[in-house]
Amino acid sequence: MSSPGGQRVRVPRADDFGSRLRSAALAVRVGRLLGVCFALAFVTGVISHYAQLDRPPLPIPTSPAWGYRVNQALHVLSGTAAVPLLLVKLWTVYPLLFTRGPRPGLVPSRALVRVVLERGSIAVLVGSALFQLSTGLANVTQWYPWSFSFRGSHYAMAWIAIGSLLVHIGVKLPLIRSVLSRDLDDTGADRPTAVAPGLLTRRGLLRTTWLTAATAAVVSAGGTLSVLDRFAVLSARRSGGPDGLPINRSAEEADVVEAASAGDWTCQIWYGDRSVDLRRAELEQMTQHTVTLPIACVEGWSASATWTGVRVRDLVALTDAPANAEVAVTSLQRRGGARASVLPPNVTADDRTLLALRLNGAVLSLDHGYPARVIAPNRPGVLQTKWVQRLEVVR
Ligand SMILES: Nc1nc2c(c(=O)[nH]1)N[C@H]1C(S)=C(S)[C@@H](COP(=O)(O)O)O[C@H]1N2
Ligand SMILES: [Mo]
Repeated sequence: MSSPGGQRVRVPRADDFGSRLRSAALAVRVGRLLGVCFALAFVTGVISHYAQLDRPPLPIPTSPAWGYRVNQALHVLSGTAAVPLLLVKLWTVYPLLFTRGPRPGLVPSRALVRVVLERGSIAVLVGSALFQLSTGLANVTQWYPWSFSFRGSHYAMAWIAIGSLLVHIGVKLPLIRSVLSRDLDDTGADRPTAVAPGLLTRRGLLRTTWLTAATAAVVSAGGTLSVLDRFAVLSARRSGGPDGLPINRSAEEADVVEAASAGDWTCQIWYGDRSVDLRRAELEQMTQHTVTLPIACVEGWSASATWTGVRVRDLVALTDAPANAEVAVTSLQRRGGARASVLPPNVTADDRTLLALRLNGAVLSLDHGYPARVIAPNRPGVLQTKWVQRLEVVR
């Protein structure tokens, strides 16, 4: 290769990277915590995906009411903490990208298979990990610079990431064992040319890494714990929404201002060909119930609030439908992913599942779903449909 200046530019060799910090001793130790973060993000991510199914094969219990809130906070926290860990880990192993593999034919084929597995799984792992962390972070900040479905692709890629991680750990297990049985400063497993002192000591780099990961965790926990709220610099929705609760999508963004403020709004309840129409004033005359339940957005922010309104099962009962019915909820919103949801039978039957008319004592604001919205226990925020138009018993 030639550079514009006419000098020869050559591909670097592993030997060019002489810092003692670029060592297996660090890669394994950082990798261990990274692995924990990935495992946690994977498990909570699968749970979150399942919680968003319209018809989960096994119903998700409605208690504890804060279950999804904790799940999602852990998901975003482990993913955010993984970002600095992954960057440090990639930096420590970067020189290995330039090591030459064995040439086919010159080595026994088992060794070749091993190299292909090792390098292949690393390529897939690095690619999928970068994809997961960047799309996840973008989603937390509500920035969608892509046209594919976030949920579908993030979910599919999670399996690829976790699969290649397992292969990677399997291939590296002998190295991991040997490194962890030695002292951090032991050079026995180092590349022979990696002898130059780095800017930091190995211990110093490890401490800095843990501190950075902890900072990332605090920043993301700020989206859930109000005491850490002011650190939630990544979260797109912080405190300060109307009625002391953040707003996800405003009435204007959802293009429902006109329909939601129309005086002749009614909530329609359907069961087969039977239907009941109720104005807001009529809903207010029914027995009101007050519950304290969180909104827990899939993007990781959450906040608890006190909701007052009519039990969904009381509304369903007006049509003589059974109390444990599956209910499809439709909103006034015409476009957008979160405009409809389905209440599974156990959610409809729960005493705390309300068609809420008030929030923290005041009439719901337009942005929080006036004239009426759904609030139910242990549910992803995206299913807490605002600006409800119709409840339909589907079965
Ligand atoms: N009709 C409708 N309902 C909706 C949404 C929406 O975009 N449209 N967003 C959902 C999402 S993603 C969340 S997290 C909650 C947020 O409720 P809040 O804005 O009142 O805090 O509302 C849910 N209900
Ligand atoms: Mo959300």
